[in-house]
Amino acid sequence: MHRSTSLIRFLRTPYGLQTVEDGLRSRVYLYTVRGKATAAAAVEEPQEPPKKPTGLKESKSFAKNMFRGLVQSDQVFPYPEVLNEEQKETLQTLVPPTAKFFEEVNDPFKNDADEKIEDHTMEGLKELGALGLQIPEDLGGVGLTNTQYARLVEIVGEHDLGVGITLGAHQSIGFKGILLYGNPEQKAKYLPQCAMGEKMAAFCLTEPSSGSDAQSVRTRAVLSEDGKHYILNGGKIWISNGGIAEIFTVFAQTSDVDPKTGGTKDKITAFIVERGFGGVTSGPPEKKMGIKCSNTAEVHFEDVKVPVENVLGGVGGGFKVAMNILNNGRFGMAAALSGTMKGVIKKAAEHAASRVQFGDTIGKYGAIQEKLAKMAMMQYVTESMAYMISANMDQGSLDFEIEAAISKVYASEAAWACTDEAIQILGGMGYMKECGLERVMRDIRIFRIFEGTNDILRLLIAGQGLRYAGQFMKALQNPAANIGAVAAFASKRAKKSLGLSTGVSLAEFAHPTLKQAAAQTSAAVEAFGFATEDCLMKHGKNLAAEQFLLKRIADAAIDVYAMVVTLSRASRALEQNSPTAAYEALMCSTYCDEALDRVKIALAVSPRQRQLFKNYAAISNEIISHGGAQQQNPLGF
Ligand code: MYA
Repeated sequence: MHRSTSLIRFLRTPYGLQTVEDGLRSRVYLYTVRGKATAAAAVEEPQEPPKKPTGLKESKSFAKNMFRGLVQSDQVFPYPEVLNEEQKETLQTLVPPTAKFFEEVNDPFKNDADEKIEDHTMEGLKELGALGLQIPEDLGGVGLTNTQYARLVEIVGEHDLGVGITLGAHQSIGFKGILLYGNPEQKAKYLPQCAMGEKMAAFCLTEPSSGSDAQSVRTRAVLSEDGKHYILNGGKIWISNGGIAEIFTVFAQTSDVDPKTGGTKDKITAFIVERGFGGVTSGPPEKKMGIKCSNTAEVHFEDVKVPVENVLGGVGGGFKVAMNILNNGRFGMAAALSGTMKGVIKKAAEHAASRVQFGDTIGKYGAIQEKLAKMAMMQYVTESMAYMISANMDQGSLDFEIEAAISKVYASEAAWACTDEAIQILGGMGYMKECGLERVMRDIRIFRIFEGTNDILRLLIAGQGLRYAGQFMKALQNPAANIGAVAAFASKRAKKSLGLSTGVSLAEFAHPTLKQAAAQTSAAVEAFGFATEDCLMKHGKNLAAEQFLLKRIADAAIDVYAMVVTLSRASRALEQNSPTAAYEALMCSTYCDEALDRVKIALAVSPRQRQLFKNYAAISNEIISHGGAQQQNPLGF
């Protein structure tokens, strides 16, 4: 009690978070000068159970809470199993024909060469119901859960990502807004047309001057004088399915009365727009590096009369609609790319087992074994993330945006690395068109760019996580209301300064075989929590400008989450005596062992590193101002 009140005195100064840190440092200093024994005793003194800071909403998201150095286990342990018997049965009837269709009907080489999905393939996909997988059955769809959808998407990703994008742009983002935000009339009107692919859908957010900065769209919708329509004008670019869609989810600025000032304020509103409204035109198909058979085109809106009934998610609510559509679809990318990696690994493994060089099959050599092992671990992590997140969503979580962004970043980079290494293993053969890997390499390059570039998503991961943790830190400035939290915080910082563990432990959730992986994951969570706390205290509101730092926080977050999902999944495999349990445990242990080192490196922001950040900025400024590399050729001319 005495400790808490004296700490409160420190906190009741007008200097904000920095003062929290200073106050704690003073306390810690006091403990340390009295000697280690006193210090340890002091921090282990029984405390009131930490109380939730008042007025703050605790999230169930593991990823969000790791930004506070806390383990929120609900969503991640045990590894969720969400399919009931009926759902499993449905899926079991859908998987074989889908796989057969992609093996026997779809021709990815032809689709790629023609830059178009063959007509009979498209018709076959419609017949299979592949265009309305998540539309409820009473509206003509297959009514799949996210987890069931993930399993089918994995098959698509294994065979043809160009087809995957056509299907995904339609249902993962094209009509997803109607599914998530549509009122009953909107759902009844549009979803049956989408379900069988009678009409294709597209998501229209990006514009020439609005890419990553999604709030800066210029397309505008103005309410008509009679209040019955919005008149829509503007242009969108790089729209997947833009040339073939009939139904568009369009994001446009609308003027709304600002309740604070009484004046008007621009806000984004989402609209359902039909090509049939008139004034909607598309450009020719874009020539792309990969996913060539999917259609990408500009879409223009000229004085399009959109009925007011077609506002989606409320006037001014469009930015959140857009973000949540994207959040909702990102696990699908992880699922698709998990399938892609499976296919790629299969090719690499077959080659490693049969190609003889220097008297032995190349798979016997360490140089190849390391590649294959890393590819397998990346695929395992990606798959574990995809199904963890789909399960969380199926369990009703609405708080998964960080996890979803992590899965997209991880999957797209893992798939790239995995395919690159597969080509390396196959050598010259891998480079040949007929092998199919060069197409996959071209196809997956875009996954690091679209649906939020990985750079922007790293800022989103770090930003949303720190925003969440920051609220709780800020609450410490009102210690009288949050006395339990203040005491817990002080104790944690004191323990840290003494090199003691704050008690983060995942041991109770992990299988005993994975004791070491659990300890490593706990250490990673703890180190991560301290680093984010330090960041918040040091940079406070200016954190948004610290992109070098935020990138590293995001890198660490991705690895910590990857450790947790593999730990959870491998523990379940051991628990259930799965036939692959030992293999999964081996991959989990290996992954966690490597990841902890990466996390520590990402989080160690030393003065040397800070100097490096400055160097990066200086070098980059030089090349930008000189329009490229600046130094002279070594020959001098
Ligand atoms: S579509 C184009 C994709 N475009 C993008 O993804 C744009 C990327 N930019 C952004 O996402 C935003 O502009 C960012 C925020 C994130 C940069 N969830 O001040 P803020 C809230 C929930 O940070 P900004 C394509 O590529 C935030 O808390 N909320 O905003 C298709 C705050 O709320 P409040 C969020 O700095 C390709 C408010 O918003 C989120 O302006 C085809 C403002 O935040 C979030 N995520 O920018 C793909 N973010 O005010 C085909 C922010 O309450 C599909 N907020 O505090 C393929 C599918 C796979 C295959 C399937 C096979 C079948």
